[in-house]
Amino acid sequence: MLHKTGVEVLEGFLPAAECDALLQCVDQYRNTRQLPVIHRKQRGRSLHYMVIDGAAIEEHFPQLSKLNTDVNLLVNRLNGTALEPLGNASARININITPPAGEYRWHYDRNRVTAILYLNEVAGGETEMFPNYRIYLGRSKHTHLQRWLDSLLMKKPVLRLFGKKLTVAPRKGMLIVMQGDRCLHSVRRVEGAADRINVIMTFDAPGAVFPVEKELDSYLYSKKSTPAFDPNYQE
Ligand SMILES: O=C(O)CCC(=O)C(=O)O
Ligand SMILES: [Fe+2]
Repeated sequence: MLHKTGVEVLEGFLPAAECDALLQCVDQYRNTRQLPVIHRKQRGRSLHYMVIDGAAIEEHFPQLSKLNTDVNLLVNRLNGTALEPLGNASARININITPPAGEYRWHYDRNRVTAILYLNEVAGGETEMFPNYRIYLGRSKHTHLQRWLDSLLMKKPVLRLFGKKLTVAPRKGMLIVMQGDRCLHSVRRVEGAADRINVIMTFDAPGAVFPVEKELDSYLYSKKSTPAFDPNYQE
């Protein structure tokens, strides 16, 4: 059960041929437009990637809607309760494209469960996770105290003492299902010359709302200057 493990790894969830077909569609999509590179530098691991957000996916990748439904069913089975894709169309499904030397900062997701489907294999670019590693205030998650606890748990000595790191190298067709809001995670730097490409699907209880949403979306999806605080310290 997901509650116990915090993270489940399913090898070969999507057949290689289907991954390749999706990669081809991503290539085609990129042929006609330049995706902005989002680069928020910070000490340690930065946010440095490109993203096709849910609104664009709805329009240009209709085939992902069935995949999303299939993953939703699996997520519900693993989670033991019925969750739904996020109401926020931009955030519910993303294609993350991490270029060579790109990476993704340490964070918690805003939502209960996140599924990561790797479409290809690259050198580096491992997802690093600390499952069930959070002092989670639940109803008081939108507070300074929560943010303080999160930053405390991110300190190296605390991590070394209490964290149990799980490192997963991208494998074509592999699916990770994690408790996104309880698992500290990030992506290591991509080595070599190829982009790392995966699909991120987010789930939560029906009707879940997220107060930090506006700031977070502009932080993750747009090139506008970063809001004064860091909304990626989610809930
Ligand atoms: O690409 C990954 O492995 C993780 C990305 C991630 O954590 C996110 O998009 O929230
Ligand atoms: Fe994440």
